[in-house]
This record gives sequence, structure tokens and C-alpha cells, in this order.
Amino acid sequence: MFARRCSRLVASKTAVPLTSYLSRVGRPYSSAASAYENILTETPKPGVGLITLNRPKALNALSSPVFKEINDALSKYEEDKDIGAIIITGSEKAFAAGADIKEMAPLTFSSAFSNNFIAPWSHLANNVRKPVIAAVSGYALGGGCELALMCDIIYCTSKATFGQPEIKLGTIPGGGGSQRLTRAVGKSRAMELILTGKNFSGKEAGEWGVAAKVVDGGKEELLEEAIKTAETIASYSKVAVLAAKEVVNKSQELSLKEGVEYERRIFHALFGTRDQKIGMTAFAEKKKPEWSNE
Ligand code: DAK
Repeated sequence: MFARRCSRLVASKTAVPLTSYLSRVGRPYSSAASAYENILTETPKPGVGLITLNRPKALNALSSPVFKEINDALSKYEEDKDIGAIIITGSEKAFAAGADIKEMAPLTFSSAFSNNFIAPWSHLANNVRKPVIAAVSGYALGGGCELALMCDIIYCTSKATFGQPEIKLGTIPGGGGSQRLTRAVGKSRAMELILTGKNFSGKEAGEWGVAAKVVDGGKEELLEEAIKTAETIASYSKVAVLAAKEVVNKSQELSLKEGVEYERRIFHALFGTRDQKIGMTAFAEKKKPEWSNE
């Protein structure tokens, strides 16, 4: 498997993202970076796929080519049976400073509508069933904040800078920010943030429930925490993990009654999996479960 994965990857011309924290997290399962132009992909630990946005000159602004690569990498990790969790991160300075303003500036309604401009943004939220962790250091503005909010879990540094500044550009959030940020922080706070365009810190993101963990350090410490969590998730039955993500996401769309019923149906369905038998038998026999992922 290691050889198969390495054969898909070739040396990168740009950043070497793993070197600084390898001493802390141990040897990488695979540290070769990919042939993409704007992102790097690696497997820092077995079962963990890491996507690093790597467009430093534009603070990881999310242009169409960047998103095409993110989606391609996500699809590959989604297909890879060995990958159990995915992390998306950026640089120390910027997770992503937004959609690419220079690409958007000349657009007309007609061209944006006809070409379904940035429709590929929906891929992560709509099609990726494996858990995705956003590890946010630096700026996560506009589409960068929305990209983080599309992920299942956000970890950030206390000094990270989130915000939906689109109002300052004469527009509004277009990647789901008005919906997901509102669900995360409540209507009054979301209104204030979106109508003023004012930023909020990683520390506030933790206090307001946007981020699940706030790390008092830099990107190294942040990634270390994100990788640990991704490893934990990847160590469980993959079928149970997919089911768990699906039922939590349903809570955002269904009424409580419908959501509880949906959860119960999936819970019942899991009695049809081998891993439910493996997990419960292992508990009773005081053994470590060896998941079949079936
Ligand atoms: N787009 C393009 N280039 C960007 C950029 C961006 N969002 N952010 C930064 N850059 C570029 C800068 O232009 C600069 O390039 P050069 O001038 O060197 O060529 C380089 O990155 C470094 O930036 P600065 O010189 O400005 O760096 P500073 O440290 O001084 O400032 C900053 C950092 C993050 C405060 C500043 O760069 C900034 O304010 N950036 C813009 C932040 C912003 O307004 N973001 C929101 C963009 S609107 C949709 C989905 C999503 C969206 C829309 C629709 N659909 C699915 C329909 C999203 C919209 C947005 O995100």
C-alpha cells in the first residue's frame, strides 16, 4: 500500500510542510508531496490524508484552479480505502484569504450564472462522506472562512483570524457563510459579523463554538492536534464513522423528531454490519477490535 501510494506522488517544487513537526509526531507514513500546483497532499499517519493549501503569494486565495485541485484530492482520499479522515490546512499566515478577488472582479452576472461560477465549492459539503478537519492558522476570510465551515471539525490557533468581509467588497458571502456561520454562532452575532465585515479571532471562534479546539501555539502545534484527532477517527470502523458523520449532519437539516428517527434507522442498520459484531464482541471479550470496515 505504501508503495502504491508513493507511486502516485512525485516530489514537489515548493513547500516541505511536514519537516518541522515530524520530530514531534514521528516518521511520516508518506511524506512525498503531490504534483498539484496549488496544494500538497500527504499521509502523515496511516489513515490520515492531509491537504495543504500552497499558494503563498496570494495567501491561499481560492481560485478556480485551486478548488479543482482540492476537489481532486478530496475525491482521491474518498476513494482510498485506507484513508479514514482528511485534514485541510494552509500556511502559518493564511488558511485562505478568501475566494480569488482578482478572478471575480471582472465577472458579469451572465457569465457567473451561465458557467455556474464556483459551483465546485459544493463538492466538499455535498459529496465527501469521510470526516474532514479544518486546521486553521492565520487568515480564514470570506471563502476561506466558508471552506473551514464546510469541514466537519475546525481546529485553529488562538491567533487565527476568521471573518466574512464580503460586505466591504460590495457583495455578500457566496459559499454558505450566511447559513453555516449563523448556525454556528446564532443570528445576532452572525448578522453583526456579516453586516460589519469585522473579523473574529481563533480564541473567539473557540468561545462561540465555531472551533472545537483552539491551540495556543503555531501551525506545528495545531497540525499535531489535528493529526492526533484524525488518527483517532481513522482508527475506528470506517462504516460506523461514515454513519456517525451522516447522522450529525442531518441535525442541521431535519426537525428534532425527524432527526431522532433518522438516527434510529441508521443505528438499527448498523446491526447489519460486521463491525458492530466485531466491536461489541471485542468489548465483551476485553480485546481490541480488529475492524473489517464492513
Ligand atoms: N484574492 C486574491 N488575492 C488576494 C486575496 C484574495 N482574496 N487576498 C490576498 N491576496 C493577495 C494580495 O492581492 C497580495 O497580492 P500582490 O499584491 O502581492 O500581488 C497578496 O495576496 C498578499 O496580500 P496582502 O499584501 O494584502 O497581505 P497583507 O498581509 O497586507 O494583508 C489580508 C492580508 C488577508 C488582510 C489582505 O490580503 C486582505 O484583506 N485580503 C482579502 C480578504 C478578503 O476580502 N477576502 C474575501 C474575498 S471574497 C462562492 C464561494 C465563495 C465566495 C464567493 C462565492 N460561491 C460558491 C458562489 C467567496 C468570496 C470571497 O471570499
